[in-house]
Amino acid sequence: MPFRSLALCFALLLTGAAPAQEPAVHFDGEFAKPSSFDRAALAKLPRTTIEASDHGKPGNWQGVAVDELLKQAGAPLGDALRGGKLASYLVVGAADGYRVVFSLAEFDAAFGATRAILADTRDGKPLDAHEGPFRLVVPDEKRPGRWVRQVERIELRSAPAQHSK
Ligand SMILES: Nc1nc2c(c(=O)[nH]1)N[C@H]1C(S)=C(S)[C@@H](COP(=O)(O)O)O[C@H]1N2
Ligand SMILES: [Mo]
Repeated sequence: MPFRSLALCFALLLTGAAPAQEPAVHFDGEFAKPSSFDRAALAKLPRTTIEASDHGKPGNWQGVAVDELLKQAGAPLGDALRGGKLASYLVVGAADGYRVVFSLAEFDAAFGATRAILADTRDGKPLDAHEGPFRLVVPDEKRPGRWVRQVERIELRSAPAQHSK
């Protein structure tokens, strides 16, 4: 190990500091390619801008469309979203433990086609610590209950089988 790396290791051991971890949103569960997206990863993907108000205050939100992220993580969308896959749902979880559910089909262009982005920017500025760094923006809903702040994790699950009679 080169001396400088060794010295860094000792410094970390002495201070008890862990190498800084970039905040990221983790896509896990039944994705074909479980993935994490930090600010840099989101910057490289196609960006979507949405005009939407919260608390009556207009905002210009920018981020990556949720269906784009789902495709990146290998969710069964498009032709793959049929039959039993229509029992798939997403749990969006936040740093404060808040959770909401969407069906996978809500985001698919051939089903709900819900407009939603994982926003990292509002009016050209990174989201503050209360909202961000990542927030779901779902502009066409009548209430903002699913505009999850401080998103940390998006899990893909399949609803359990129902009991037959
Ligand atoms: N992480 C997190 N996101 C959340 C909530 C929450 O409690 N925690 N509340 C939701 C509800 S019920 C509403 S109405 C909006 C409120 O948005 P605001 O906190 O920007 O006012 O955030 C939604 N997102
Ligand atoms: Mo709410």
